[in-house]
Amino acid sequence: MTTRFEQIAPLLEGQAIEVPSWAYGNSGTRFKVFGTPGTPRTVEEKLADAAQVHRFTGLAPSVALHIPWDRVDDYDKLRRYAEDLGVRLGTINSNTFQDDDYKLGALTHTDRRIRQKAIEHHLECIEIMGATGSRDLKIWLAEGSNYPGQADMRGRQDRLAESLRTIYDRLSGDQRLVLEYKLFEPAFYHTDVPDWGTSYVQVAALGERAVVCLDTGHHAPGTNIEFIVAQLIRLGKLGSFDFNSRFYADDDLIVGAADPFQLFRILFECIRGGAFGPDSDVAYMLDQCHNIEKKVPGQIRSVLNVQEMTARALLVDRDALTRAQEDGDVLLANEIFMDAFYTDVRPHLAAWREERGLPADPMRAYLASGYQEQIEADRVGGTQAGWN
Ligand code: LRH
Ligand code: MN
Ligand code: MN
Repeated sequence: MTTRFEQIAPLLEGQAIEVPSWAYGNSGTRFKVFGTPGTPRTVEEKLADAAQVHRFTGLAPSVALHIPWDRVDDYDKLRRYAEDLGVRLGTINSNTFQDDDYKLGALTHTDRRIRQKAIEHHLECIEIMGATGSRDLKIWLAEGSNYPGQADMRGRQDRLAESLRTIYDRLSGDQRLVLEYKLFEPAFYHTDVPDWGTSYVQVAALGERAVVCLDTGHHAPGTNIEFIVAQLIRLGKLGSFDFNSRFYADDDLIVGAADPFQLFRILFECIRGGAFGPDSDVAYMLDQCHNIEKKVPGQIRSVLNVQEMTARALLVDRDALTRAQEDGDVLLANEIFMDAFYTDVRPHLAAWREERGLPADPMRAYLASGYQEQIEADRVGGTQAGWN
């Protein structure tokens, strides 16, 4: 085991998991939002908290922003502010789900004026990306209908394609459009981008720089998500992940908490498909909220969970697995896979961190640092973050 860990250790170098600015704000359910002491009041404070996650883990060098939640006057200044803290500004997430105009749709709306307003919001996001140095524009659409007959589902696909085309044509350099799908919610009868197939069809029509975002919480229970991962990688269209955990629906709990085995299986397919490591374009992000737990420790636990399952997935002896698969040795193949999953890599990762000047136990180191007490004392009246 030690030898195998040593073999895979170099592959863990440079692993990056983007954290979402909204994870540091207060969030909750429709029943109650519990305020957490020390919650950031500004975007700058969210960045400062995110920088702590990176400081103690070395795993989270960039922060995703959500517009308008993180709207500021000067994005150049925000970029420099982040860099001074040791992090970068990452993916820009658009938001067309909190405006009365969008009650019946945004990019799909029948009213040209409303569609145009939603398109312009995305063009503003692209402009922001220029200033923040972000590569990805991530689009999730809260669009659909609640009742059969309410909407012309096919007409909405056509309008969506047209709106996305206008947005896509505005991208420049290495910028990408990343289209996220979600099975249901807030629309319950039909959703305009409900699954990877629809997202794929839409981005394939746009061109090379349009790709799919897979949010792990956006599938029906029991869905084989790693199969979708494998398929999107095959098609060259896996753009990014929004990692989180779910027990029921879009719970947005800590990644790897509900089903670490699923996270392992997903990461295995990424590694198998060449979507992991310095040559991969796939962006690994968290999309989570911390309703009852403290937010910075919640994010630290999350990125560590991803690192841990990555190490375990790297431990799969792929040559032996291929041989067993080709020999039709069902039980041996399964055993090889499970051996890696059941390997406790935590002591090895602790030593690996220490060798790199990081704390062996990032969680304990953060809790001992005094940062949490400081923000709880300093910040009063935190902003409400958007919910997922
Ligand atoms: C939608 C979603 C999407 C949003 C985020 C706040 O459920 O996953 O990624 O941008 O939540
Ligand atoms: Mn998401
Ligand atoms: Mn979600």
